[in-house]
Amino acid sequence: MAEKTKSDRGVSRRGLLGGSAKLAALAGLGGTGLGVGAGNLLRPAAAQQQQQREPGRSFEVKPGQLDDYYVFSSSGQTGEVRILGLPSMRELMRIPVFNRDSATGWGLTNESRKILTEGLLPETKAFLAKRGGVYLNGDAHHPHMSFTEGRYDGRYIWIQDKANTRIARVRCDVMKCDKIIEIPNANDMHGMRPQKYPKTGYIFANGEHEAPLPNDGRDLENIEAYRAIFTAIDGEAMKVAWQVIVDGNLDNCDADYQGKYAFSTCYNSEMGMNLAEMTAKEQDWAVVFNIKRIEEAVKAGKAQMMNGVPVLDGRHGSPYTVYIPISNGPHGCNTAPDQIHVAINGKLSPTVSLIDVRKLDAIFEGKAEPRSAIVAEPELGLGPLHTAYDGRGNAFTTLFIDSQVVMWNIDLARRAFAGEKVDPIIQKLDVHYQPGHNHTSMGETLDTDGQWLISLNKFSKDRFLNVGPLKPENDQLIYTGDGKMTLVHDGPSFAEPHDCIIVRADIVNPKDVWERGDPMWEDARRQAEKDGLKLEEANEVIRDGNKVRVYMTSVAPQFGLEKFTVKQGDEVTVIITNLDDVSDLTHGFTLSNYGVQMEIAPQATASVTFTADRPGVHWFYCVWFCHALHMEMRGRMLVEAQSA
Ligand code: CUK
Ligand code: CUA
Repeated sequence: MAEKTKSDRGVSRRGLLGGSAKLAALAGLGGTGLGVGAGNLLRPAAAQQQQQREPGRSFEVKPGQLDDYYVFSSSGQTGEVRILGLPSMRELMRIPVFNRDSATGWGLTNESRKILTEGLLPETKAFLAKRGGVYLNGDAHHPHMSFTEGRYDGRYIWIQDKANTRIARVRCDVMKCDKIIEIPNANDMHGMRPQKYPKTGYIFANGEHEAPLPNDGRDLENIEAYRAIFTAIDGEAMKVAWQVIVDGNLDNCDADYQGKYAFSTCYNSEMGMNLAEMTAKEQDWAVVFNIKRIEEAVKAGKAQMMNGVPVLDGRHGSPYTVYIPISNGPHGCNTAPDQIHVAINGKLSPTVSLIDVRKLDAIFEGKAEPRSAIVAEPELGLGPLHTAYDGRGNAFTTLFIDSQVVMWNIDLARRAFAGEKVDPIIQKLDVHYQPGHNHTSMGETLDTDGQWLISLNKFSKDRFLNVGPLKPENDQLIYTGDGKMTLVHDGPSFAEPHDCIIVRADIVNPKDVWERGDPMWEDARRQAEKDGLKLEEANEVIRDGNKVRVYMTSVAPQFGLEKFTVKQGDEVTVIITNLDDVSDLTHGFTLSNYGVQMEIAPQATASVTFTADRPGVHWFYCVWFCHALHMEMRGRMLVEAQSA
């Protein structure tokens, strides 16, 4: 049961993918050759009984043992956030955000629909009015945690929606989304990173696609007037703080460790509308945003108000931005934990360009050329997309076309750029296949620990049992704690994690049960008060014209009401408060043949509103297997037929 190493699969795959001969020659480098996975699986039974997880490169987490890290992963076009444990790579939870979810009722419950709708622009609300009121899709690429002074602080995760131009926030105390806002003026939020210093602070987000401003149908083919926009959102208030108009299309972004600058990769300097036009020039940019200057200009009233947001013009020649020339089509943008370097990943160029943030002040003061910020530009291989760091001076860059991760040294790259005859490349490791983002443990923080690297691969092809034409992605775990890369685990995942973060377990401390005063169901609490009731005690039906509010509690294995009666055509709101306060004792409420289902976690309240337009007997039942008498946890909704 030998593990396949790069050397016994490299050649044919590379042939298929059309890699260069030069890189094929490198295929012998860095193969694992250690049989790591097999070795762990074959450990004798006695060793299997140890309770302590062995440190080091074993990815095995034995039954009953806990993982060392949380992985917060995006899910791309699925629109949710996923939580995995690392190193086991077990999927622990899914947090619905931009998607609809059957189990939790996300998109059905009043609480989730409020979050999904309250932050939408008025014109979007009008647009969705005929479409069920909420978007049904999202495209979530970049999940990132809140920072305090360059370190994760465990408060929130933010994630963007490229498909419908939104930014969402997840509360890490309950692991639920609590706010979603739509960003005006900009289009298709793509790159997104929180401010690292002094704290988050701002969420920086790139509106990728350019469009007319305002985009109201007047100016369809006046391409000169199309604009792309960079946005800073106040992550606490979940409100847009300011926006900056740029040249080109913004792709990915990151922030520095000083609180002075934010960075975006920027392609299509041509402002082309098709592939040929967009790739005509040899050069694009990295855009640097001067946060202090932007804040001062906004304060001084120099911004134009557009849709209630101050917007500055940050195109070429403005004091707010610097455009650093980069070869055509850069993609990833990653700040190193050395607090100095920012990698701009070449994508169409085999290079990564390293910005030294200490060079930026002089450029903004007009004392140096933009290119003087580039202090290294190693040629790494084909299709560099994203870079991660080990905190020991080394970087890991994904090579999409080569299907490899390349480990290289920042200092050697700088020396080579300065003319020394040194090779910054330390190792190339095959990954399977076509990697996009990669991420190291704690790698975007000052606590980068150099232990683990995840490569999020877009293709899995032959790595798993065939499940039909749609294949999973492959999230591969690589051990880096001994100064080299060793592939230890293949993790299939559903479409399509673009990015993830790896957070030390002690930083994340979610609650076991909800607190009764939680703002999540504030509306239900207020309504109960108006109805003269307390959610914790109410098992009542309140009729208010043709609106009916059904309050009930749940305690395993019973709902507080065994039946309730409404009239055909009534607007019914069912409000359930779970009085169980035992860890893990979640109930569900499913109303048969009404398309209604929701989660009620311990001590939570959840509610759902529907029109009772189907007469007859409709059973409601608990959908989480909560008790030996779970099947008996049910009741009836009796809908009296109204003669027409
Ligand atoms: S992007 Cu997907 S591989 Cu949206 Cu961060 Cu680079
Ligand atoms: Cu309550 Cu099953």
